Amino acid sequence: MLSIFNQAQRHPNSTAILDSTGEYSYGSLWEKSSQIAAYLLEGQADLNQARVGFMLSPGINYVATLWGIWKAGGIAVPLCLTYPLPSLTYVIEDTNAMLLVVEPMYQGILQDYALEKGIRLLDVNHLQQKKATASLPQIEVDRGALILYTSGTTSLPKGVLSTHANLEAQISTLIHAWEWTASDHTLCLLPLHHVHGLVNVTCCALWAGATLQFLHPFQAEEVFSIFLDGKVNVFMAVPTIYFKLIAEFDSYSENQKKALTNCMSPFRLMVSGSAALPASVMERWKAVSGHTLLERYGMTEIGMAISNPYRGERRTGAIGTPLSGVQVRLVDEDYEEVAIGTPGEIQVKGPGVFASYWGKAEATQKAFTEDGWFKTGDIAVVERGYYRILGRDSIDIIKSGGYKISALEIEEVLRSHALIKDCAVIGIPNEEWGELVAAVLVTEAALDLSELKDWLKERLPSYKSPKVYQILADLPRNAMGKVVKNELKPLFS
Ligand code: MCA
Ligand code: AMP
Repeated sequence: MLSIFNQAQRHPNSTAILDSTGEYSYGSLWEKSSQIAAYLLEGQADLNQARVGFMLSPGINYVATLWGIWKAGGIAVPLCLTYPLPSLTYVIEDTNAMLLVVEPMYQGILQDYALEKGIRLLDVNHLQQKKATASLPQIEVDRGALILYTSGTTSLPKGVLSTHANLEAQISTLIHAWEWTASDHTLCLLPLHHVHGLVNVTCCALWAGATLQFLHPFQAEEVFSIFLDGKVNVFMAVPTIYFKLIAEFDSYSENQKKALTNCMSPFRLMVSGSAALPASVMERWKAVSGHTLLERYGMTEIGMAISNPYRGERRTGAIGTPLSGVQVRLVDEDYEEVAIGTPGEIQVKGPGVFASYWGKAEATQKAFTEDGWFKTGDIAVVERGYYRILGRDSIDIIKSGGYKISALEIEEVLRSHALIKDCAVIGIPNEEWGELVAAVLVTEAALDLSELKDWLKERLPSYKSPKVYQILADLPRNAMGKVVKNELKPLFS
């Protein structure tokens, strides 16, 4: 049996999930997921790593479907809830998912497409209406478990395939490092098509037998009102969310502030990650909650690799030391390890490192050194024993709101607009979002930016859409004809 199911089996009466529809025990999660597995199997003995896409709100149905896919022997492909149709179909076609599980509110967007392509579109509520039983296959941990999409230096996102063994390594590392237990109660408000929300929060809580409360969509006021219930003791978020919570806190009366600080100070743990945590946010959050945020570093391909300690000094601006079981080295351009204090690329090895980019053997091979180190593309330095991130080796990767965004993907979409002759997309520093997506356009004729925004809405999720624009007669290029993006940054200052 997969280790993530252990606590559920041991403590069927403990509360597993709290969501907007109610409270669910581990026993009922177990039953629901078995029922979903039986329906997905439809008489087959094993899904044999068939990809199953699912588009569900965070909550009991989400987790029961994830577990149901795993119990039936499938590979889970979580779909982003805010993707427009072209982004969804890209993922569905790339993984060749012939089974999709949705709830009614997401049925509309996929219905015609699924019909046209002969894909089975299953309503999650329907899956649970009738009792279904099936003998479930034995799942070996070296099977594929999950495909998450991540943007990189290629224009289209790549599917990161992790096996059950990879996930078990990622989860057990965090359970140990951050001392998760069955008495924990965490609030998940992060999207579930990324490692942060899915592995670090959801899977860790389930592995530990803890209570997992969902809030969707994120609303700062709601977060505080849940905190005031006094049950949550573990909280994880991206820096943008802490920024937004601080802004909400600042709008409260002195009495409300006091009550909130009092209810947050007994939390066991508050974590920040997915993007650099600004020192100003770290300091303000300490004043708001009494907590020194634990900042850690990870990536979709590797899970978490480096973390400030649960017990010990949490240093502002640093990401800490390698987690147990994760090998980390800093190297120069020739992949030689650099001396302490010299910046180098972070490379990682370990059982949590992903299996492959789905269907992309060449990209997978390029991502590793010949002796098996995964090349993160992040540049760091070790100072007084702790790693500190200095930046990335590519200007084309933007981190906004904790989301990794490829400038090239956005440029390709912009270039398909009839009035856009040329363009360049860059990230510009922003305290709230980390970076803001900015676009410089060369146009054929006058372009209405609000019409452009509407046009983009049908082609890109809103977090990838440029937030600021500049129009130029031409883009600055070097002798090789390559756009000099660094010269564009001052245009937005
Ligand atoms: C949305 N808006 C933005 C951005 N996103 N503006 C600037 N930059 C952005 N990135 C605008 C929208 O256009 C909209 O404006 C308004 O903000 C509200 O949009 P909405 O989508 O509703 O925003 P939100 O709900 O407030 O979302 C903010 C958020 C979200 C909660 C911080 O971005 C989020 O969930 N981020 C987490 C991403 C994450 O989990 N990353 C982990 C991947 P208007 O109303 O004018 O249209 S990294 C990972 O997994 C690795 C392994 C790791 O290390 O963790
Ligand atoms: P993703 O591919 O979406 O999983 O994002 C992974 C990337 O997020 C990493 O390669 C880093 O660039 C960035 N990242 C994650 N955690 C941190 C952190 N604590 N500080 C700075 N960057 C981070």
